[in-house]
Amino acid sequence: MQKHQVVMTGALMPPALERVQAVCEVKLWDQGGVIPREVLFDWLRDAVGLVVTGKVRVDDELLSHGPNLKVIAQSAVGYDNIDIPACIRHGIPFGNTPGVLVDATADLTFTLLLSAARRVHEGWNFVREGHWSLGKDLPYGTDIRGKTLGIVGMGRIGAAVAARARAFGMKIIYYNRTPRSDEAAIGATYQSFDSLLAQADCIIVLTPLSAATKGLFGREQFARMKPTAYFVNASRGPVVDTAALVEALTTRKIAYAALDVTDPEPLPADHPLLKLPNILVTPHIGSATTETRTAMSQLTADNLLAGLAGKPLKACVNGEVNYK
Ligand code: 8YV
Repeated sequence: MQKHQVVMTGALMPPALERVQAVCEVKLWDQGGVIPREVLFDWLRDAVGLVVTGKVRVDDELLSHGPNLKVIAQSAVGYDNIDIPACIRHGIPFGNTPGVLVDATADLTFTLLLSAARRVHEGWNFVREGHWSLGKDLPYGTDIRGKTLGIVGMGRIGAAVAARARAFGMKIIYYNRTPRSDEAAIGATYQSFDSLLAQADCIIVLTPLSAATKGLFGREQFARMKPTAYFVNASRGPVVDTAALVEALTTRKIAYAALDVTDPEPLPADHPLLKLPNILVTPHIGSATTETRTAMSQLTADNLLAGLAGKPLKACVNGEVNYK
């Protein structure tokens, strides 16, 4: 039997990769970094499936280079890099990986808040650089118990972060496009965006990136926050105006930021954000555990193989597409 021609912009985890390779001829970009666009265009000529693992922009131009594509499967829940209307125009179902990364991402997000509040990485540097042995003192951190946490973007990951925050004795407020009907179960109270900014001691951003949320946090929003506020972003870098954040941290409009996502990504080592004393940055590792990446890979393979078989994808963003 002839194998399906599939392009992968980065490797899936072994069990899923093997499942795909058993029935597909895979062209895999395994040289690190983002696959150059010309290479991708060339590879797509004969491809019926595309697996996206990293920062690849899927738009009309790319789709026109893959005239035989029957399915696109991405190993991520966010899909701001995918032009969904273009996929619909080209009749291509697009699948993502919701659900399986909720706990890993919520864990990392809450870890960022705790690490920032308790000065974990400053403590580590302090010990390593010998200040402890010289009898110096590390400045105090902040308790989170009893503090108000504002979650912006209360989806599945937001609700999982709220569960963790409840266990740590925080009061939780949230802002969403639409208030949730299960507030009591989540243990969080809806607030307007401005009211959340003014009330929260800690703000966690989990909203997807879209035209509506790009630059949602700018100069004006940081000015509305408490000067003692902790700001955590675990969604997408461009939801925050980076220059405004640098200014807010420099002028102490807010106390501290902890970011798993930045704009740009990756963050250059000499970026102004990295020169600040009141910041912690991790390299977009919200879902980066072996177990979670394996589950994401399996769901991506499920989506790909369903699409190749002309069946509905397990997790489909554009279910309304007319299958080819
Ligand atoms: C991905 C993420 O690992 O799922 C998402 O939206 O941000 C991460 O879990 C990342 O996008 C790389 O694919």
